[in-house]
Amino acid sequence: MTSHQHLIDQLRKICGTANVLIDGDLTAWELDWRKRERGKALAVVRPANTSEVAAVVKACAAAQVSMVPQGGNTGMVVGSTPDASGQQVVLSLTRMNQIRTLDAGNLTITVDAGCVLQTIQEACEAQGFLFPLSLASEGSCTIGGNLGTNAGGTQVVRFGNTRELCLGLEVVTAQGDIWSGLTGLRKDNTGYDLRHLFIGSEGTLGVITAATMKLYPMPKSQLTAYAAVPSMEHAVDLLGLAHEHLSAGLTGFEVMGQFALSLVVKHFPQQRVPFWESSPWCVVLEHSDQESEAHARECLERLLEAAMEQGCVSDAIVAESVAQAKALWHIRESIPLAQAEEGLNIKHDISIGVSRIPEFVRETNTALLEKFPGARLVTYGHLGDGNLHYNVQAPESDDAERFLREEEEPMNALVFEVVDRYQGSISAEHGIGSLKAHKLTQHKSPVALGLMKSIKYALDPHNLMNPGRVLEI
Ligand code: FAD
Ligand code: 2HG
Ligand code: ZN
Repeated sequence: MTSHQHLIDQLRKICGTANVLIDGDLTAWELDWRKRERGKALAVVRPANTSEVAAVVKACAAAQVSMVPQGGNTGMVVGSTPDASGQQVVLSLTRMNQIRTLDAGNLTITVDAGCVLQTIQEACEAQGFLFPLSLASEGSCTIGGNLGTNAGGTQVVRFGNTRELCLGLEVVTAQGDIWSGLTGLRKDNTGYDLRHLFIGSEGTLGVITAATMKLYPMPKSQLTAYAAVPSMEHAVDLLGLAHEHLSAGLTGFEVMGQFALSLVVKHFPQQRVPFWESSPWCVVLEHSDQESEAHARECLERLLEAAMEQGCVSDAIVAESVAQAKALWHIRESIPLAQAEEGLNIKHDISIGVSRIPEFVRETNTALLEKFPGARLVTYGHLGDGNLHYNVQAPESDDAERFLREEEEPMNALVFEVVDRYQGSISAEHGIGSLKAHKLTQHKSPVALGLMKSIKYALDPHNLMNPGRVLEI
């Protein structure tokens, strides 16, 4: 008998015994994607609909048991797994996976929070629409998790973060009430915009159960180019040229450092990775065009010609087929997986004004390698958004666990000190979770933290929604 037997019985009544998991192998829900922390759940509860979520939240709140909302559990900052106490309920949304409606006239889709991102993309595509949110984890992350983290991904340069794509939410509050805001309106200035409080709140204010998201017409043509660039300065110059030549047609712009690409070559030898041996940086960029394939190709070729003339690009290829374009994107998307294969690592998901990125990289590389000789820099990311994954792998001869235990804090401190001086962000897209909650305390102003805590106390006065995540309370 657990000390919460009454609660477990109630949860079984609400969701059915098969959907309240308390023993057996719960690794999929208790261990985070990066294998940084293993928690222990009181129970994993899998409601089937919004009413069940509301009843679960009410029952947990009455028992003063805290809840951890979870989608695909692909988060990078230990935000969706329980702590080690064995006293938290994991509220998994993955059974809530229905597409509710697609309104072609309004260019919106309304979906359950547990829908896998790729399922939504495919459902839209089947009806001739584009849902532009795109991340390498799209085969398993859910729209609820994307909203919970305000995920970025590879199309932000044109379409914005998940927040910009959301027109409405349905939420179960920390008290177990249902707020239904699935209006799909593009204009609505009736008081505070509650949707924006819940987006990016990482499950600390309530449970997102459904969302209305924006759609776009499918482009007539999508072309991918892959270019070798001699330096980060040149990569930023290329980005400027791409904006100039492609305008709103620029839908992706990613940079990849040589060592990051070497990890793809090492761990996924079946992939053909162009230019990685000869160039310190490579860029993959995407051009979407509403006119025609021929027009798209002409624009892209003109851009690459101008870039070569200016010396920003030393070599380039334009994909000739959809399969080739996919293969080029696959190289970029394989970097986090290759890094995981290489072993535990330190991640810095930072953003800086794009124009200052080259200076940031030069300064931080020098300081970091001086203090941590042999550290291997895995630098890549969404250059179009000024967002770098400035990651670090332990020196080859070192034990990665020791490296993380002893060097992560001083290394974070070094990198984030430079980020602060450049007025950047210490978490551009992955969020705070529990891994970076102490960092938020150090790097946000007391006024900003005070306002955040006021919101948290107002919406979740008993600190039952994902406690210890985002804010140190
Ligand atoms: P989870 O990991 O389950 O949860 C994440 C957070 O959201 C937790 O705090 C959780 O409590 C909360 N949450 C989950 N569901 C709900 C809900 N219904 N209501 C309220 N809160 C909820 N991220 C990017 O931003 N850009 C990238 O390019 C990117 N690429 C990735 C590539 C790989 C290979 C991997 C493994 C991850 C990547 N991520 C990226 C990180 C991750 O996929 C995103 O953060 C994603 O949005 C998480 O979705 P999820 O469903 O897995 O959420
Ligand atoms: C990406 O852009 C993801 O590939 C993951 O945000 C980044 O693993 C990382 O650091
Ligand atoms: Zn990213």
